[in-house]
Amino acid sequence: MTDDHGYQAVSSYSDELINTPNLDRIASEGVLFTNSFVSNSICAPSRAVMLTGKHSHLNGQLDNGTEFDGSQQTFPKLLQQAGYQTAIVGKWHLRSQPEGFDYWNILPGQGSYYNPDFIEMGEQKRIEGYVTDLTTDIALKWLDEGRDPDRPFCLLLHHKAPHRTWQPDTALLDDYAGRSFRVPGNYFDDYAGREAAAAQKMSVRTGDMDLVYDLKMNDPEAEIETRFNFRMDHTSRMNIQQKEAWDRHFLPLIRDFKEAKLTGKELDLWKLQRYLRDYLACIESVDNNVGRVLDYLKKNDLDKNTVIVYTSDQGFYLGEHGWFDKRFMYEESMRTPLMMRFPESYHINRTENGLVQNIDFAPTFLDLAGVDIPADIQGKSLLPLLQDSEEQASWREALYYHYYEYPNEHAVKRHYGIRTDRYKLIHFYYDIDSWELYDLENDPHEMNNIYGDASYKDLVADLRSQLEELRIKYRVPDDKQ
Ligand code: SGN
Ligand code: CA
Repeated sequence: MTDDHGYQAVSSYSDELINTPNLDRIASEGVLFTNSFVSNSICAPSRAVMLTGKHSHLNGQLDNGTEFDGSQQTFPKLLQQAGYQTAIVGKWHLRSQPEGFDYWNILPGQGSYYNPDFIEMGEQKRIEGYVTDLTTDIALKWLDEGRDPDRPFCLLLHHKAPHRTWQPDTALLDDYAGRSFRVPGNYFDDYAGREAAAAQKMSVRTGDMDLVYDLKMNDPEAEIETRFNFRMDHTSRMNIQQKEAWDRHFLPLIRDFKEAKLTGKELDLWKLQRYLRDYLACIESVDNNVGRVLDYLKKNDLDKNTVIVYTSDQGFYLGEHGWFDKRFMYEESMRTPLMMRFPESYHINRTENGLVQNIDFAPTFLDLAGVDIPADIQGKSLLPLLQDSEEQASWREALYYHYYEYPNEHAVKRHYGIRTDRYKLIHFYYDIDSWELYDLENDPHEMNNIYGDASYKDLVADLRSQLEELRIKYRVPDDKQ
């Protein structure tokens, strides 16, 4: 799993931005899910949903601000009870100490990109190198030396990348310097008819995306303004070689940027390109490291009987609507990449278009391991969807979504809603009371809120009642709007 990897930057979904041959290997030898979604597009909540198979209001992790209640039932614990050896390496972000893992080696909080600290079973130490490589090194070392070859295992390998502030391996910086990427058709969105979208603070085009903090224009003269009350120095944890590579790359770039004195639209477009270069270079490291894991499994004959899953804790905006970050129920952040490669004996190799959600991970893993799925788990095993035609015919018709982290960074209002194959209905609430409806077939980029359009009156009534049913089914308490 990665942190903030938008499906737009996985070449199995779209080759517009980057080529990800190793991720594509998982998809081409397994299943590419084309309709994979999260239930609350933000980090800690998404991880809690994955571990428990329950929506946020039941697992208690509504936002990033609280500690995960690790005493509750999770799939690693259930696998452990069934004889599995379990491990987690990399980003955890749930504040409480991991429970249900025989081995854990996690990044503190968000972690650092360069020479990061890791906490190995309670002991914190700094390790020299780039975080994506190191997370993989630790995971492979555990597979090699920590794993009991006589027992089945479950390893969660959770990368920090490509989380903000998108700091690439210094060896890749120059490769991306000359590249230009597509500008989304709605990059200059004016948010007409979408009150909550207009109120966000996650715009690439404004000071939300900071020239110094995010885009690394930390000029030696300190003339470029930052909105932060400190000047971000991305090199502060670097060793001499890393810092030299960084400065060699950035100092001329900063000089050229200052000379160009860009303003208006030109500056907006320059910011998008600068952002995407760093973000995509982070993805390249992820992809390379996924390749290392696949090679290891193959070389050690573990690919024959291991299920390999790739996903992200949520999607991300790569300039769509003019944004970075996530949180909204709109497509780019509600979707998340998902591919699964099964052992050959399963004979599952295809594209799956059913609506699946991160509540489904826990029951799927339990099902694959032959462990009973507890009745209080809200997600459904994906195995029948992939194997059984009756289940395929009656698979779910709608997804429930609920985002709570407001007021907070990026100012995305609280909202909940329903997404069917074709429509999306959203209610923004708390300090606003605003409904939005999208026809995803005619308006895939969600630019045209048709909620108030009289010709959709019956559709609105139908979706509102389906939404109510979902809230009852998932036992959403009334006080949660
Ligand atoms: C940090 C980021 C935000 C981001 C949150 C949540 N700011 O606070 O931009 O939305 O994490 O991300 S930063 O200045 O610290 O980078 S999450 O993936 O962990 O939920
Ligand atoms: Ca995240």
